[in-house]
Amino acid sequence: MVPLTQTGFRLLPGALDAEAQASLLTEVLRRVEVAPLYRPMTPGGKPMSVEMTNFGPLGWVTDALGYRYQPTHPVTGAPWPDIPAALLKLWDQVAGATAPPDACLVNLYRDGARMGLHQDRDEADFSFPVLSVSLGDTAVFRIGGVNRRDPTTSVRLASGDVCILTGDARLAHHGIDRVLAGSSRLTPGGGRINLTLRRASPGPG
Ligand code: MD6
Ligand code: FE
Repeated sequence: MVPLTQTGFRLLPGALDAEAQASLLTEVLRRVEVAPLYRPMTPGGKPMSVEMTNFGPLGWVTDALGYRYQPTHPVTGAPWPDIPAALLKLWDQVAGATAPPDACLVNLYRDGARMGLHQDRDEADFSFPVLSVSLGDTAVFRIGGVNRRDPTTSVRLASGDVCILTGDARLAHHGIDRVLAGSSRLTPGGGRINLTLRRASPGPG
């Protein structure tokens, strides 16, 4: 374990209380009915272990063509559902950004799903932060530096925790090593849902 050197990594433990978590989950599940979770393929042709969908004008997708943001669900062809109001409000309150988010990626972790070390760098303007909300089972989050080989440290993300990558941590490598199955009873069927809010398109002005 090494100390975090990025000052731009912010963890807000328990930012959402139990009631806020339950009501956000309801809003998420309602939208997942119309924008179903699907298993994306990496550009290299391997299925990811997480299931994904998106909310908002733009959604992050990966397939044989690469990584990108697009306005429609790759399976249904329909526009993504709107971003839940509670998430827009959270962004307003804690992100310190000058424009609202236009993309909310939804990741569902079940059955040993994990996410390899990556950078979030498909957005137009890295001066906007990325804000994530965790619901359900606790995850072991790993975060390092801008260089892939920089030392990393582990942080647990529990249900209701909010994590923000901004400033010198905006392009830090990070990933999910594992999810502690059964650590929460929030999600029906178990597992973990992570909601990541971004500004994908250039900000106004
Ligand atoms: C996850 N999170 O928590 C994956 N990205 O399941 C991310 O990839 C992430 O938590 C950017 C900012 C915060 C994050
Ligand atoms: Fe990420």
